[in-house]
Amino acid sequence: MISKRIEKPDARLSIGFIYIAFIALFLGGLMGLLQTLVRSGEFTLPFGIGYYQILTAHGVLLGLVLTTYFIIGFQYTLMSKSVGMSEKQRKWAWISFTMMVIGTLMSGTMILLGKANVLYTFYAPLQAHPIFYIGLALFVVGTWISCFVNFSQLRQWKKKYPGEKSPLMAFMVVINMLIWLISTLGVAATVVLQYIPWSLGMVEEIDILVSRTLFWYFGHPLVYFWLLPAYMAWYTIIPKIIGGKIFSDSLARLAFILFLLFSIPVGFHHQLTEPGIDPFWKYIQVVLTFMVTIPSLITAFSMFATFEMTGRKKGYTGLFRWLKGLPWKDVRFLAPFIGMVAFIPGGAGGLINASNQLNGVIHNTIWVTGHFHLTVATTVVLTFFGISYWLIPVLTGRKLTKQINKLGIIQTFIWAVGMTIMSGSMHIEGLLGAPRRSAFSNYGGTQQAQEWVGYQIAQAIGGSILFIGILLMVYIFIKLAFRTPKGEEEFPVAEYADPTERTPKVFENWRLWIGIAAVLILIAYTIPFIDIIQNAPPGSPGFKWP
Ligand code: HAS
Ligand code: CU
Repeated sequence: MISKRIEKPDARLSIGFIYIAFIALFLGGLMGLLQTLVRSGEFTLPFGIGYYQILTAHGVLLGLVLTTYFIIGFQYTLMSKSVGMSEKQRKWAWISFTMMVIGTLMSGTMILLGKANVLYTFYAPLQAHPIFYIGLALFVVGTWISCFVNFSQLRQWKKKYPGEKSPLMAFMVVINMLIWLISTLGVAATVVLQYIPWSLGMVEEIDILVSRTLFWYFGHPLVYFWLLPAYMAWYTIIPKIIGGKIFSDSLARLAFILFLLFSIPVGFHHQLTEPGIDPFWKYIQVVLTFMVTIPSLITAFSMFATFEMTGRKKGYTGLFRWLKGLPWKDVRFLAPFIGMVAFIPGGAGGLINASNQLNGVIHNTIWVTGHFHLTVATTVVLTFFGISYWLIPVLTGRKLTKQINKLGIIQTFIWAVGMTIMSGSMHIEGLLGAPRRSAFSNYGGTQQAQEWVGYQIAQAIGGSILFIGILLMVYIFIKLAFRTPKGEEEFPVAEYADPTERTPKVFENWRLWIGIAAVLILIAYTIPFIDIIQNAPPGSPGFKWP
């Protein structure tokens, strides 16, 4: 049922998304380098460029543009591969792409002009130019079209093969797009109902707590929207690359369903220090946060199982000797594997963040920045790089050469070293109380700030190493997209270890899962949200960075 290759028009669509992702990688990476240099205290930005301007560009380009474009492009290939795409669907996918690009250009231009120095979370009362918010809204609506295209792709397949289990890849894509659709309703609501009228001057004041709550209703599921495509590759592609099989179809689907249920009603774990939210509801959402770690633990278990089964099948025995059976010299495996390893401390850090008392220690410190550079910037991004080594050749009809494979391995090591230095020193500096989201300051030469400087220099060193990694990755991308020899590269799709495995039918009962997800969201948010609105303090006028 799985077609051998990606049709040309489908390939063109996906590569369109991926081009933008890599442009964002280059520009966003450059901004990141500049930030670590400024924060080292040894460098001042030229031409009157502001620190918060480049910080916003960095967060938006890498956290929103790189991720979303790569994910949607990658997911389209998974859908084409597993369930196919019709003419009409492709047309809508291009409309989605176009709207996203127009939105991105609008918001991006405002950031470059220094008219939207509001960081990627655009917290009120910081105010941006209305075009920034309108671009954002257009971008989000553009992504919604892609959601519906993916849904209709699976529906069409189901009609053709009634009663059959949907392909795992398509199942996973649909779950991720459901998470995205449900969660972006929150960010769309705050942007359209609050930020746009406020920035246009139609209303004087904004309710800050409402805007933040709606933002985090979206902001947490956003991190799983980043993570799940990496998990798609771990479950369905990595086993093939290592010469193994998928450990369990049911367990993979169960993990994804749990993400649909638990990734949304947990936004308060970003607002634990917010005084306007009743502690009882924070407690409920923290319990749900710990629930959402379970599918990641299931994933860790499945990965170990796949690795061990594969190693043993190749004849390696012992408690850990089977690790030798893994293809360490294949960058398509190595890069995602290092990503997985990073998620062990990254996930552990998440559990610390979610614990109320410990959150009081780390909140608003640069520890949090360290946390998300392990999770999204290592686990997710290294997996996306790992995918790129085979996906880009598949889409452009070229080969992954030995030379590029070797460069890729070097790239992976550079990333691992740079990130260990940068993220490690961010974690420690955060524990020493250093704030996040702040330009360099010696805080009047206070004793405590003196302790931070060494770590900031370490971050600049780590950041510079990472920038070399980015340059190398962009070079590899250009080679794979335009230069390596023509040929047919493999699209690796794994088979099941047990083809007779019976996946429970209830896993495809979409009404049931969407229904439970909705009930959990209503339980977690209704009463506290009414509370927030009824007891709202006076709203705030806007503030702008000069
Ligand atoms: Fe987080 C803040 C809690 C996961 C991203 N997080 C952030 C922010 C970002 C982010 C961007 O509760 C900052 C937002 C901002 O700007 O303010 N996070 C968690 C928890 C998890 C978690 C409980 N985060 C992620 C992921 C992200 C991400 C994933 C991006 C992709 N996070 C928080 C909290 C805050 C927060 C608070 C707010 C902090 C504050 O006060 O501001 C969990 O999902 C983690 C579960 C993960 C595990 C690990 C499983 C391990 C696996 C690897 C297996 C390895 C193998 C390799 C198989 C339990 C799957 C084999 C290895 C060998 C050695 C052989
Ligand atoms: Cu979160």
